[in-house]
This record gives sequence, structure tokens and C-alpha cells, in this order.
Amino acid sequence: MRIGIACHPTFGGSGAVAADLAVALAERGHAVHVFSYERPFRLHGRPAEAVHFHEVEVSSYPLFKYPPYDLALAGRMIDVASREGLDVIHAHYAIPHAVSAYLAREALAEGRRRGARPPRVVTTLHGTDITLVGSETDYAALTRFALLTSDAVTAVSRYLADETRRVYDLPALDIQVLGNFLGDPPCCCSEGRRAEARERLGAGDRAVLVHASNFRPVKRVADAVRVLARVRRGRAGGALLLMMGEGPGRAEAEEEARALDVEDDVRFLGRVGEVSEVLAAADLFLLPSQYESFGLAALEAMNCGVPVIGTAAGGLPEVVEEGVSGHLLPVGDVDGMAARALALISDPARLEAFRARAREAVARRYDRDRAVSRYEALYLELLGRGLAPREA
Ligand code: GMT
Repeated sequence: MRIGIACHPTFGGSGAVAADLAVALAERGHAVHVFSYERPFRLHGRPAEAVHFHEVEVSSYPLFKYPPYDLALAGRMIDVASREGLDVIHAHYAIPHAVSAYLAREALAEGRRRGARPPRVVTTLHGTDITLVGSETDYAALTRFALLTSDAVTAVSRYLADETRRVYDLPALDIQVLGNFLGDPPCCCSEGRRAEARERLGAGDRAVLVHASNFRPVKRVADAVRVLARVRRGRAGGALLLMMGEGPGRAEAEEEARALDVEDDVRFLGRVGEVSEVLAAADLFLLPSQYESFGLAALEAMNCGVPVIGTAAGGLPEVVEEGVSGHLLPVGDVDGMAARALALISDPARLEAFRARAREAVARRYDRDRAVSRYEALYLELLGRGLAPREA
């Protein structure tokens, strides 16, 4: 198949999943074209011929105070589809990708008279494209339209599928739940790797807690600092919190660390290209989010055998099993999170059991090959189905 994938290129789960899917599909022999305004970070270091990357350039004509990226993206899709004959355009994160893909498909449908077949549009919802950006702004009507006119819609969790139907009042909308997966995840579980990482990161005797996110308000990063302060107080050897990522919540988290007098035990590492190099040192992963549609960061931690202390919100309970691969507490319950964390790290046998079960859950439920096959099957089904009902 000839597959186009549109995604946000920045650090973040949707771009990571889209790029990993692109690589996996290319490995299976498909011609894969990725569209974005810059090369997604997960494609860095991949040979250019493995996945064709198309940078979307936005015209800077002086008339445009806001150059129209969405139209430029649609135009690039049309251009590539006209030359390469795309079978499918897969939009990751509804805004603006699903709308641009719709425009491209409609424009290309015009070319059918000359024998070309317009691509099928698959939209994958990742979370805030529905729960925040899509539903609470002027984008809502267009997001709803994009959902209705996509040839297939997928969501990364049951929670997100249900939430989409509820928010947009589309109770019968067909949404396939296709969970995320990890692209060629490195192994970070050996004792040697753990000792090396703890030494490199200066952990000493301290328990190591790790957080990774884009530090947006929904992540509640200051709660991670509050949990660290409580764990540190409750444990003789102390505790260290390693914060990976950047974003608007960083200043608040730094302020909280100062206010709680734990600055020496909270380290902000900024964006980290290979998170497993930090996760290798971790005892626990903290994800105190307001909600997560899925929580790819939790999956990465579990893959490294790091149990998750998080919130029972959104789709996170579909990924982290309470009492098995971690503990999920009510949003904001930092005392509860700290108590669970302390109980786990002070019981090495129990911690080890959680570690093993976290790794096992990733291998059993989030297998890369199986996840990629499900997307592949969806594309094939759409192509075999003939024209979408709307066009029949
Ligand atoms: O919306 C965001 O904060 C970013 C978005 C992304 O692009 O990383 O995250 C969402 O998609 C991820 C990949 O499917 C999920 O793992 C995250 O849970 C989800 N974020 C939220 O729901 C807050």
C-alpha cells in the first residue's frame, strides 16, 4: 500500500506513535509518506529512504498574519497523492490533520475522472484533540465534521472512544479502539544497566522517582513534586525526582520544589531523546495527570519494568492495572500516592513482582507487531470496501 501519515512532530505521544507506525509499516514493505512541518523526532536517525518525509512549508505572503498551515498541509498531501497515488491518508490527532486530509481527499476525488482513486482517510484520536482543543473551542464543529466524514475513526482507548461519542453527541459513531504500542523499545531492565544509570544520575542511596511529560496543566507536574517531598520525608535514604520534558508547568514545579525545600532532590532534565536511559534508574514512575486518554509515558515506564503511581482518570486504568503494575489514586491525592509509593519501595519483593508484571503486561497487551497489523487490516478493509458510503 501507499500510505500517507500526518502528525505533530514535537515531543509527545501522538507524534511518537505516528512515526513509530510509519517506520513499522515501511519495514513491512509499504511506501510510507509522513507529512509535518518538521521531521518528527522519532524519525531522526532513520535513513531517509525508509520513510519519505514531506516537510510542509507555509507561504509567508505579507497579507497573511496567520499563514494557513492546514491548507499548506492539504496541498502537500494532494501533490504527493497525485504523484505517488496514496491509498490511505492517516491523520494522527484530529486538529488540523483530519480536516486537511478531508480537503485533500475531496480535491483528489475530482481527479477520479482521470482514473485516479482518492485516498481513504483514517483519523486516529489521541486525547486532547477531543477533550480539550476539539471540544472547547471554535474547532468543535469542524472536528465533528471531520469525524463524520473520515472513512474510519480510531481512538487509543475505550475511554476516549466513549468520550468522543458523548462530547459530540454521536452515540452511533463507529470508533475502533486501537491501543498504542512502542516502536522497537530498548531493553533497560538489566541490573548492570540500572547500576550504571543510578551512578550516572547521582542517585546515591535515594529512591528514584521519574516523571516525563510536556508539562502542560493537564499533567499536574507540581503534584509530582508534592509526592516526592512526602516520599523523601518518609524514607531514611531519601528520594530523588527526575523530571523529563519541557513545558509551561515547569516554573510552577520549580516553585513548588523551592516552597517545599526539596530543590536538591528534584532535577529537571529537559527533553531527553532516549527516555530509557533515565527509566533504567527508576524505582517508580509518577503520572499524576488530570486525565490521560492513554498515557504512553506510563507504557514506556512499564516496558522498563517501572511500576506507575498515577491517577484513576481517563484511559490510564486501561493501561495500568491497579495493584498489579502500579497504583491509581484520585486526581490530586498526593498523600495517597506518596503512601502507595512508600509502601512499594520499602517492600523489595513486592516491588519486584510489580516490576515483572509491568513488563509482562506490555509484552502481552501492547505487542508492536499485533498493533501494526490491526492498522494494516483497517487500511485493507477500507480499500476493499469500495467507495465510502457517503460517495456511493
Ligand atoms: O494532548 C497532549 O497532551 C499531547 C498528546 C500527544 O500528542 O502526546 O497526548 C495524548 O496522546 C498520547 C498518545 O496517544 C496519549 O498517550 C496521551 O495520554 C494523550 N494525552 C492526554 O490525554 C492528556
